[in-house]
Amino acid sequence: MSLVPEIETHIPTTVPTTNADGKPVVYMTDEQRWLFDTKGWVCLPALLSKEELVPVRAHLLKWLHDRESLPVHERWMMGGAAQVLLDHPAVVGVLNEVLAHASMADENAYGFRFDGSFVTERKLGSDNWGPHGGHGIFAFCGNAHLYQMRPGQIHTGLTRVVWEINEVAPGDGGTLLLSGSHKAAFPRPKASDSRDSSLWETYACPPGSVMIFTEALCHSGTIWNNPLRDRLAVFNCYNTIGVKWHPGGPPTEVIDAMPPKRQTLFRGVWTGAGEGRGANKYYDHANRAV
Ligand SMILES: O=C(O)CCC(=O)C(=O)O
Repeated sequence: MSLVPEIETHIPTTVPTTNADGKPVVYMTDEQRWLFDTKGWVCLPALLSKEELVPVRAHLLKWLHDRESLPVHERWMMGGAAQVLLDHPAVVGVLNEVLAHASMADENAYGFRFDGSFVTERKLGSDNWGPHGGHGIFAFCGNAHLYQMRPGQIHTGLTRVVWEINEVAPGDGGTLLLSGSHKAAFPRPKASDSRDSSLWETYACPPGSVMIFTEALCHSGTIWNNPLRDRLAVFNCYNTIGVKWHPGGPPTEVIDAMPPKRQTLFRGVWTGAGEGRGANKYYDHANRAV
């Protein structure tokens, strides 16, 4: 018997079953699902092999250091070879479950939307300390940094998918997470003003891993400590169909070069409930988020 109540307000999303490259969507294990709900984040290790990462890394470095050399239809951080990060089958599995709006999803359209992105190349000693967020369970919709749940189902609002392109070893300086703070009823303890407090959790992972967290959770960047390799990481953000937090989106030429299902990540910010073009299940130039 399903734990989800019969009174329908938000049914779980079961489509699309494949990503834009035709690869079957991969869902979290029960353990990953439990961890994600309880802590507010989960790490999925080694989703891309070293070989698969070669063109992705090359694209990101060009974007960071020699942008003009990219053809116009690839000139965006998640364009060209990096676009596979946007809807990797395991990322779609998580987002189908924690973010998608079921009535706006079908085999040709994702039930969630791309919201914003940045890429960082963090060198030895570079710092991004600045705890923010938390208590998202008490937030209303306009805040977007919200977290909702009922037995057997969660909704994470604005959701961050961090791709670690290089290995992150213990002590290197991956994102710091105040586990459970998305549901916290009390202010975060004073001890968490120190990044060395054991209240902060983090992760270690091989190259090509993702760490996904709800932006309802208190989190922070920190110092990168590894002298042998930079932290090369992509911070993609997703939202539900009718909500957008970050301004802007990729150039039209970049979206035009993507397969149609991936293009639906960039559709306009509305939902609708009608037939055909009355429901926001399609992308075209007139229905593009800006
Ligand atoms: O720099 C980091 O590791 C975390 C970035 C961050 O704070 C965010 O994604 O909101």
